[in-house]
Amino acid sequence: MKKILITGGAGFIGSHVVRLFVNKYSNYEIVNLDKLTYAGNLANLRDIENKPNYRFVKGDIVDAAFINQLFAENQFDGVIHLAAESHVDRSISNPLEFVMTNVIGTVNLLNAARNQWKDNFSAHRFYHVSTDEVYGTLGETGMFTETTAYDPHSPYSASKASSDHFVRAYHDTYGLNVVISNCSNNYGSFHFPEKLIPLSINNIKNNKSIPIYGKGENVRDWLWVEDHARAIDLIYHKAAAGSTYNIGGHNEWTNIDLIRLLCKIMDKKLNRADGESAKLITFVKDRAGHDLRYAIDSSKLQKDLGWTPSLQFEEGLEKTVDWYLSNEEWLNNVTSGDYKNYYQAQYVKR
Ligand code: NAD
Ligand code: TDX
Repeated sequence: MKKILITGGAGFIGSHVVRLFVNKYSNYEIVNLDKLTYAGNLANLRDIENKPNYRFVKGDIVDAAFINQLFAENQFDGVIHLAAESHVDRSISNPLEFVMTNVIGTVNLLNAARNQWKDNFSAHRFYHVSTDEVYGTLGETGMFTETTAYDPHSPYSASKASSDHFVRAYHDTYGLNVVISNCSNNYGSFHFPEKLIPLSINNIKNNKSIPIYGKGENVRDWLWVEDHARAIDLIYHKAAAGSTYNIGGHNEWTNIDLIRLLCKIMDKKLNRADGESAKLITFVKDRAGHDLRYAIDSSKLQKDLGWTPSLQFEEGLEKTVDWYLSNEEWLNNVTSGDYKNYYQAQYVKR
């Protein structure tokens, strides 16, 4: 029985990774460590929470004593690290929180892993899940490759870039068996409705305005979250120590085109007249430091490990809308309480 620590497993992507590993590998014990911040939700894992090879531990990666104790009590074979503060807008209002979780939290995990695995690094893997935002922004052409220089612009991407550097430094300095992947924007079920797609679905459903930053011309490369989870599985098991992989959907959309497509789908699903939902589109003040365009060249992953995205965006977006419309209780729960304060501060009082 192998024991794998997955951090941030109660979040959006983490819950899909935990589900994939628990269902696919009955010979692995999956330990999900999560602080359950506003973004972490055990309801994301209801379908697997009683499986014999799954265990949840509530805890904070910033707490070094706690992390060291967790490692002392468990012989982990590997770590897949997803826990992070992940929302760019929140990083603009509170950068320090991002330094604490994304940088200090990652270094705490690296230290614990280094200490526990020092006699046999090659048999233990530390997988750090990162983002394409570390590369900064593209103009109208080109794509990020694994060798693109880091150039982060937001406190979020700066904190993720810093954590990536620490992970590589622990490989180069101490010989820790690390891998890193940098992925583009994910979408799908269990996505917290502070992010563009689920926020817009929720607002359209409730006939509230859809806030588009600037002119909606910024471009993102969208990937179905389950395709990201499959890539993580492949990279965790097959990538060479010290290697990096970019993961992306070859699926670029300007925000405004994406939202227009979403409005069309929502009109159909909610039996509204064609064009009804699009009337909710509202252009609002731009995000500070807003990166113009992200696009990922994932040919290394496709060539080395045979990964390809499985879903066309139109199909994935429709599936996502169906999920949100049939999971009203989940959506109502995560948008009650503190979400209202966040929304007020981010969109209403500006
Ligand atoms: P998320 O915000 O949905 O989930 C983050 C999870 O981490 C939550 O469950 C939260 O409770 C937990 N967490 C936060 N601080 C913690 C702490 N101090 N200790 C323990 N747990 C803590 O994020 P996500 O969108 O699922 O992103 C997961 C990872 O993937 C992040 O590292 C993010 O940078 C990266 N990533 C995200 C995307 C995307 O499009 N969402 C794209 C590329 C990379
Ligand atoms: O209300 C909004 N209006 C709007 O126009 C929001 C929330 C976003 N946007 C724009 C900003 C971006 O150009 O939509 C685009 C997508 O925004 P987000 O959903 O906030 O994602 P992004 O900032 O691109 O970052 C995401 O992808 C990379 C994740 O949140 C990160 O965790 C990941 O690393």
